[in-house]
Amino acid sequence: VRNMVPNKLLTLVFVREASRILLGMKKKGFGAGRWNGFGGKVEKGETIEEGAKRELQEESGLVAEQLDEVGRLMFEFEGDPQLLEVHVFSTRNYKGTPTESDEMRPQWYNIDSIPYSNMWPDDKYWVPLYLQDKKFSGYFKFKGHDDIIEQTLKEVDNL
Ligand code: 6OG
Repeated sequence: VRNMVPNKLLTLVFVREASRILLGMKKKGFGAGRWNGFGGKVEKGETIEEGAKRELQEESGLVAEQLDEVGRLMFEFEGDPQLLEVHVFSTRNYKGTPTESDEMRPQWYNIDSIPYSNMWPDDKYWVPLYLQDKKFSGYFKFKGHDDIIEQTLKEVDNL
């Protein structure tokens, strides 16, 4: 039955420097009020990576020279047949200066002080893997937007 609903394809990009990452405060829409990477829906006619670059630029003003895919996450919300398939990317190689957009207010965070309590609740599980340069694959089922009722997470060699 689940297979009858196509997954919704989304991207999520973190800009990484040696000791800090760039997060954005989502100002409106899905996940508003939480810090997150930059991203959104993949549009018709673009690859997932192109979608990731476009959303990063639209939301942060930064142009990624290279994106590395670091993880894949599936999200399910109780009562909603739609599965979200989020492709997580990282860039250390970009141009521009972080600039606030309609959607996001960018801010650098030291990797030792990631604001997990003001992020999606799944992030505290997989962001540490990302920060250790591990690739990962995960599934999280939510009840509402605050409670995880099922989850799996593993490190993978290839995505
Ligand atoms: P728009 O609908 O604004 O894109 N996203 C999530 N990110 C995290 N860390 N945890 C979740 O747990 C998420 N669900 C969605 C994907 C939504 C943006 O939010 C991300 C997109 O970057 C449920 O276009």
